[in-house]
Amino acid sequence: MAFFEKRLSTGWTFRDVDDEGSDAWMPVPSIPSTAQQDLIANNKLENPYIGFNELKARWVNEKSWIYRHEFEQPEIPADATVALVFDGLDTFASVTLDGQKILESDNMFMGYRVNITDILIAKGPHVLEIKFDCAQFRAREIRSQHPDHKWVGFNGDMARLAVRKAQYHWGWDWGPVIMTAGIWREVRLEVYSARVADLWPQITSISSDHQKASVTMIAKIDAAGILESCTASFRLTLRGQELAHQDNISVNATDQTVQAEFQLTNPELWWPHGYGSQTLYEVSISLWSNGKELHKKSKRFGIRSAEVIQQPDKHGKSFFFRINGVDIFCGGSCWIPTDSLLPSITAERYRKWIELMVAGGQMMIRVWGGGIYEDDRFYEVCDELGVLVWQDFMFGCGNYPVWPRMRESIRQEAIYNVQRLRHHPSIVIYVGNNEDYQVQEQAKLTYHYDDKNPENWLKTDFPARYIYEKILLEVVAEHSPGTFYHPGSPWGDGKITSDPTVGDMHQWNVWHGSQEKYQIFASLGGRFNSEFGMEAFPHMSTIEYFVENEADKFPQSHVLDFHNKADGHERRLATYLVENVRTATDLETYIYLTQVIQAETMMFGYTGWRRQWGDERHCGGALLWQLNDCWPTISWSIVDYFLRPKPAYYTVKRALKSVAIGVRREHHDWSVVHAQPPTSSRYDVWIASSRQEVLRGKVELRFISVVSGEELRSAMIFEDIVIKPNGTTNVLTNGMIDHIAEPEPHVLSARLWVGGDIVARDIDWPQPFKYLDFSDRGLEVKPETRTSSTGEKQQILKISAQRPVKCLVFEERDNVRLSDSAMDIVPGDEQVVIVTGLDESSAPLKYRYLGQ
Ligand code: BMA
Repeated sequence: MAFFEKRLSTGWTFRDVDDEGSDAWMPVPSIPSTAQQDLIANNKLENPYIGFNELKARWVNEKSWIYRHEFEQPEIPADATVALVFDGLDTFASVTLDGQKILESDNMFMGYRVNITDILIAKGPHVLEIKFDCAQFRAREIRSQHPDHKWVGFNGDMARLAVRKAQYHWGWDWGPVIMTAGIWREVRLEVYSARVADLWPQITSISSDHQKASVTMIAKIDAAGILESCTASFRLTLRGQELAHQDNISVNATDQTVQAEFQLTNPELWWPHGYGSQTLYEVSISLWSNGKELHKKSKRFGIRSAEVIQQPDKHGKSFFFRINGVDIFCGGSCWIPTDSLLPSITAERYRKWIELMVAGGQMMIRVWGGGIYEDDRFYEVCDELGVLVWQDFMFGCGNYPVWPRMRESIRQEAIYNVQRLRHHPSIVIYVGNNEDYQVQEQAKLTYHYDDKNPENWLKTDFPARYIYEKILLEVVAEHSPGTFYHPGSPWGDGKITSDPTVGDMHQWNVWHGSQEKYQIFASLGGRFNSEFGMEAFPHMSTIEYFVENEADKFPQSHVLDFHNKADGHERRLATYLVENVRTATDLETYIYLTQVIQAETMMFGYTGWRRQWGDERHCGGALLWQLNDCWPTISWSIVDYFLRPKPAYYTVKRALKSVAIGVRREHHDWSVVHAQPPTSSRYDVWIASSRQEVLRGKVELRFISVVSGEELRSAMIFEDIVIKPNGTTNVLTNGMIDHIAEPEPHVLSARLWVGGDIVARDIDWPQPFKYLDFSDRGLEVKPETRTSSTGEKQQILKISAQRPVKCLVFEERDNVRLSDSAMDIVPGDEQVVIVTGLDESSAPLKYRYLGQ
């Protein structure tokens, strides 16, 4: 018979396990879901994202739930198998069918398949019940059974380490404690006599000139009694056109696989955006028996090579990505699950996030280890739009236990997910965990790098080394050979995780740690900065969503503090504000000021590290903490829960432009010299290019008084600069500002022309901003309407100023896109912002700038 499947997405009811009353069962709108979403739908729970409602939702975390579904007998031909397939159960699930236990599961990250043929011999209707035990209690119970383990780490209740459930559900320093339970991914009924269980287009080789590739299509077949009669045919297509096919291949009875090899000459390569096209080939397999097609499956994949280059150099040992032979500076972001209620994330929302990254010039996204192995749709969009994925395994900020059952569960989880993800060209690295080696260091757990005997690791108080340096390494080597594996983030050859000479690094000495001035961020980086961040308030409309009372709309209100889960956030926000800007008490200004600080922090980090790329790949990439939020909150995100960009999104975008200019004076630490001004400052001007060809450009550097807007000395012009491809070109090093001769505070304004067009700007400011007089800037924003080449109505904002303007930020509106924002404006340099999606009748966008 031909393969048949039916999603069991409707017709479910659920109840609290303890509530046995006759009216306890409530309808479930649709599966996948969580108990929280279903309670909200039944008016039993208020939206936990508003006000203090998170607290009112805590009782849900302490409950167990039963989900129930009745289905009619499907048509079952004589030789057929019937299976129930669960793509994800959150988390301690015990499943019965007609009262018989068919599955017991305790790992949210796994999919399960249960053969129910024998049970379905009895006539229907059949009753499927899934009981979800309270994960919070179960975690504590397991923890208490293992008193010898050292339950240490950061964020959330450490009992979480005992359970294979998204770790951020226990609360994080940006997320609420929402312990979901439920059928969080699809469940379906399958009836078949044979099926393709897995299809893997494995790129077995790519020649060094990328002119030839071989792809082996490997399929796993599940055909119980009829395996011998089965044959398979493969079809390889590109944009719907068949390139090749192979028919009539018999299935290997020993391992139940079938495979075919395809040779491609001059393959169209898959590239990250900005470097080439995102070509996706498609392979499909059809499974036949006695002239009938029984099942068909297809997958899209890309042809590309991906390497992490770690070679000794003058800075230590490099750490950067080379895709199709091209070195790529990976500027981008870390990603957390984009909702605490995971099933509420639609495909469209995933797409919007990744589109935003691409529009922001970001190359890489890091799926962080305290969340989930993302939905297929997430990786599909990354493939389509050309965003590289750094994939952590799901371990974060803790000392994980590894008793035998746990080890087995982790191995199965890793195999399941690597097999699910391995065809995605976007995934270029797998990483063992997030910050678990930092926990090992801070808690002084045993780690002797030179001891290479895994059995010994299990006997130490840091047994999780066995997970990162054995289990996961083996799983990646076997199931996705050729994808680079790195034991942890951060990690570098067993050296201390803060070692800047090797591996990747989380640089938290701005904000956390020693709370350095962000102006020196560039000097604090390592070989690849996979985390660093600065908090900022979200957009006002996002705050309005969760702050219900007008009286609470002030910066330090109780509810605003409640929506900021970071330890010591009041002090740290205040520190960076008082050091740099004149602080404010009205909410709108305060929001803006925190956003300016975040934007500046990101600018200092990204521009500096990108410059270092040109110096023997000193810095291979920078992934800011964090792109997104899982609820409306105050966090390090540069785009808030509702996809509203904060100003930092735009400063990062400018720093990552394919050709960017940088101008920076040396840091003068005003606070340690009691605010004495410097007598002189050195400064540098450089160009960063990720283009593959040599460009020629012209640079102009102006010295403009912040007070008067006058040029203090004549501009410097650098003609006919040869811009190095994929690197950094120093235009001027050790320029000198003599503050005695020119005491007026002034900006250094640099512009770069390539082929007659201004392609990049950068402006360096005297620090800190709080000493500057920003009165009367003479700013003009003139709107004009035009129709774009694609027929879209756009508004053009023409912006000019008589005196330097710092961080001009336009209001964000939903479905309105801005080409730029968070800009600095200087006299004599009109700038243009393109606004798309704003209809003519709407009010003009509001804006503000520093000192307004
Ligand atoms: C990092 C992350 C997260 C955390 C963030 C901010 O180290 O890995 O655990 O949310 O810092 O503190």
